[in-house]
Amino acid sequence: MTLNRRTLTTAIAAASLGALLPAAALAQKKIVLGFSQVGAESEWRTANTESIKSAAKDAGIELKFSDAQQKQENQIKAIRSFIAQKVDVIAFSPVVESGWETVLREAKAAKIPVVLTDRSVNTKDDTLYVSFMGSDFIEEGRKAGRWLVEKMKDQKGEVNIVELQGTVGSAPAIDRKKGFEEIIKADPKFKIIRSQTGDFTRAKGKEVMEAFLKADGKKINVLYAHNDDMAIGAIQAIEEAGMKPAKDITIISIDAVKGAFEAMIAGKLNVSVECSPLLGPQLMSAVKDIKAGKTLPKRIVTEETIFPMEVAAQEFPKRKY
Ligand code: GZL
Repeated sequence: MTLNRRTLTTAIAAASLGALLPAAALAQKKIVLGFSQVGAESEWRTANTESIKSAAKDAGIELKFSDAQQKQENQIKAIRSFIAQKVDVIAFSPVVESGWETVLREAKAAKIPVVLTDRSVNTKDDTLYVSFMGSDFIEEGRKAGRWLVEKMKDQKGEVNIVELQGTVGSAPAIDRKKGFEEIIKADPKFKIIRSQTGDFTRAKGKEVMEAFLKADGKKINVLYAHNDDMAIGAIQAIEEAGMKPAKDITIISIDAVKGAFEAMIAGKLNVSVECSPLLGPQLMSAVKDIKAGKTLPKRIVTEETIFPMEVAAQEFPKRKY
């Protein structure tokens, strides 16, 4: 059968259009990111969620967002749902360090790259995730410890510390404790006389501080809180016990959220170590790099500082979270 010129031209045009279409269609196809968030337990988390949502919008990335209400099983369910939906990339902030290998192997088998943000996981197989971006929590604990050692350098007697830990088993709780103790162990006058989780929330922080005050009241010289929300809850408990926060009890905290600056300006919190939640833009650029076939560093560390109450008023207007 011979093709006449017209049929041949039409056939070539159709073929080239067809060849072009998938490319054109692909160019329009949005990257789809599945993100499993810890919950909404603190001011830090709210700012982190806002950063991720607004950065996805700015980057033109379709975001499937799930809030796990601080439950690991909800995060695992969400990751499985992202796999079933065949998203392009999965990212999450693991509520605790352990128990992720099975679901991460499922993502790997489905050839869906995973990015860890904010908190990391305990795994021997680091091929289960492409990159971990977030703060160095051990260094945050060291910064808190160094500030206290400096503050108490002329203190002769014992310095009794109570500690409000973050969520049990979470990377920030484990590492902030580790870093703080690494620094204060150099001087035996520093004693952690009570340590308990306040689960990173204001309510639990207040409740546990009430118990500390009931047990040790006037003996307490310092409160070390793993985040500002628990410190703010504890400040309420200290005031209700008729004591002066930041004066009768020195208070050290971490995150440097707005609530912490307000407490420092009010003279109720001595210092907050910065832990930036603004990971959204970095995450979206990593997602685009992954889709473009680029390699990412295994570890991306967020640069941070420390804010004593003396600088709070001048720094507050510049804060972005
Ligand atoms: C730290 C983050 C912690 C914050 C808390 O990166 O995981 O979780 O310090 C938050 O405020 O709840």
